[in-house]
Amino acid sequence: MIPGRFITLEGIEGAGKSTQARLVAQWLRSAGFTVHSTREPGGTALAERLRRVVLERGEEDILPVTETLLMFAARAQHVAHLIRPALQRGEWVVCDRFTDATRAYQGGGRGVDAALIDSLAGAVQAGVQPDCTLLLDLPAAIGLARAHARSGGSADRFEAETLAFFERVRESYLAIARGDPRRVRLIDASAAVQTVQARIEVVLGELVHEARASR
Ligand code: Z5A
Repeated sequence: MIPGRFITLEGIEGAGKSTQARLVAQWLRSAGFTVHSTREPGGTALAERLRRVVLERGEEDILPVTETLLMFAARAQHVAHLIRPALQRGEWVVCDRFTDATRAYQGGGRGVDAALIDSLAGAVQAGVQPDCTLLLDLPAAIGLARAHARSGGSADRFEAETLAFFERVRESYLAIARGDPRRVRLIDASAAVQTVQARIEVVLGELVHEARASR
């Protein structure tokens, strides 16, 4: 059996992760793999409820540390009930965002202590790590323009953030990629959908080749 792989997609608002995550899953299925398409925060019934809590614009301010804990609460459910069991069965998991998003948004964007994030990640993931992360990178202004065109003014808590916030998030993502270039593959996401897709398929080809060789 070819061992399953855990692939995550990351990037700022409007980078096109969801579009490319669908294409990645399609590509892998047509290559014959069993694939779970999932997302964070979310992926289980409780985690999807927590997603609504962190995205909605309520009257009470959510503290950065609270936001971090909610992300990891959702992640704990997701890892235990979906991601780990699928990987143990030798299946592939394609996940729209994972812990790099916490490092970039709560760490880089909101200033939450990196040591706290590391410690929560260790406890919640207990050894589950992405094999490959596709970081879709583009200038924050382009990403925000795409996202605003799509949402048409009904912004969630994150979409309502400033350009400076998303620039900090982008810088954090780029720092993560510099620190772990084997896992994190930087993809220029400012091009057309099909061009970005072709760039990603090169990486997927390498990953499948490596998975088959490791049988
Ligand atoms: N968050 C966090 O803070 N901490 C965490 O630990 C986690 C998450 C896990 C929800 O995530 C929020 O949670 C997120 C960070 C935070 N908020 N923000 N920002 P989400 O991933 O669901 O939210 P999102 O970033 O808004 O994702 P999205 O809706 O999937 O947007 P996207 O990744 O950019 O995907 P898209 O829908 O494919 O593309 C957006 C639009 O651009 C859409 O109209 C597309 O048709 C268009 N698009 C896509 N690709 C292209 C190209 N190549 N050219 C032109 N237009 C394009």
